[in-house]
Amino acid sequence: MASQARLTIRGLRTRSVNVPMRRPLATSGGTVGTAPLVLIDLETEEGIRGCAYVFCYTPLALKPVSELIRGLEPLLRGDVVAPVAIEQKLQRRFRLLGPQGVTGIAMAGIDMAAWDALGKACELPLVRLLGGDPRPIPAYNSCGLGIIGPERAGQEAQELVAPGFKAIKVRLGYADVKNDVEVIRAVRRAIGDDVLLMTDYNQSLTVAEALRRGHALDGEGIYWIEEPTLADDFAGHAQISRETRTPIQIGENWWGPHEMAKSLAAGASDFVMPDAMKIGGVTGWLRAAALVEPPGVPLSSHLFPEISAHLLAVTPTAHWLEYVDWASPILREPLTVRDGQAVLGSGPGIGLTWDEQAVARYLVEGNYRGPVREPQASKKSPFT
Ligand code: SMN
Ligand code: MG
Repeated sequence: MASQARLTIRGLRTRSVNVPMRRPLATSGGTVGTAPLVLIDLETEEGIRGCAYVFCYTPLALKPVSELIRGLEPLLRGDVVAPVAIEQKLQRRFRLLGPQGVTGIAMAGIDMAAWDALGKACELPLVRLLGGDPRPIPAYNSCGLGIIGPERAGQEAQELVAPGFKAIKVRLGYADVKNDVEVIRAVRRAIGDDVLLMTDYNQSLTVAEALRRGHALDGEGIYWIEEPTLADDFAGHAQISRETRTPIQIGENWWGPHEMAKSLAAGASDFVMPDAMKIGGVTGWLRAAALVEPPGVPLSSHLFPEISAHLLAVTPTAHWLEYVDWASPILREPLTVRDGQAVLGSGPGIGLTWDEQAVARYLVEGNYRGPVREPQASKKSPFT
C-alpha cells in the first residue's frame, strides 16, 4: 500500500454520456431533460484509475468539457497525484482565461478523479481518507417536482416521499405568487406536516418580486427558499434574507470558495449549498466547509450525491444531502438511501464503478450536427 500511495499521472480519458432522467426537470431557469455527463478516468503509472463525473447541464457542453479535460493531459502527465498541487498548477494555467465555467468544471473533475485515485491507492473510502467516519447522511429527494402544476405536483410529492424520505424540494416561479402558493398547498396536503419542504426559484425573480413572494410564503411552513434572485446578486439576496422569515438558501452557482466567501461576507443567505463541481471538487469543498465552520452556517450539497455523501460526512456544519438519481443508470452500485438517509458504501475512493453496458448505451458520439440520441429509461432502484 505504501508504495502505491505515491501515484503518477499517466493519462486522462473521458467519455460523454447523455443519460435519460426518469422525471425531466422543468425549472423556472430552464428544463433539464437528460443528464449530460462527462465520465473521467484518471490513469496512473501504477495501474490505479481515479473515476469521477462532471454534470454539463446541456449536451452542448459535453464536447468542450471533455476536450478541455483531455487537452490537459500533456500538462499533467508525469505529475504526482497530489490534488492540492494539481489545483495550484491548473489555477496558474487558467489565470488569464479565468477559473469559471468550462475551465472550473474541468479542474474540479480532475480534482475529484485524483482524490478517488488516492482513496483507491490507500484502500480507503474518501470519507476515511479525509479523516472522517462514515455515517448516514440525511437526504432530501430532489428527483422531480419541477414546474408541473398543483395536481401533478401533489401526486409526484407522494411518490418522492414513498421510499422513506423526510424532506423533498419543489421548484417554484409560476406566473404569479398565487400559483406558487397553490402548488405548495397541494404538495403539503399530499405529504402531511412532518415532511420538510424546500423550495427553489432558480434565480427567476427580481428582488422586489422575491420580497413580495417571500412574504406570501412566510406563512406556509417552508424549510428554505432557494435562489430567489440572480445567483451573483449577493446584496439582493442579503436584503431578501433580512426581510423574510423563511431561511434563504444559495450556493449551487458559486464558482469556488472565493465567491462563497464574498457571498458570506455580504450576508446573502441563511444556509449554504455548494455544488461539489462548481466549488472546485474535494479540494474546493474542504475550503468551503472551513469557511462556515466558525460562524456555524448549515451546509447542504447540490447534485453529485455520491461524492457529496463523503464530503458532508467530514463537514462540521453538515445539513442536507440533495438526492438525485441522475447518474444512477450508468453506475454499477448507485448510492443507497435507507429511510431518507444516504448510506456510504465501503468501497475505496468515491465508490463510482461504471456500468460499461449502460455507458455504451448512452454514449454520445461527439458529433452535434445531428440530434442527440434519446436514450432509454433505466429500471434500477436505489432504495433498499
Ligand atoms: C437544479 C439543479 C440542476 C439542474 C436544474 C436545477 C436545481 C436544484 O437548482 O437545486 O436542484
Ligand atoms: Mg437549486
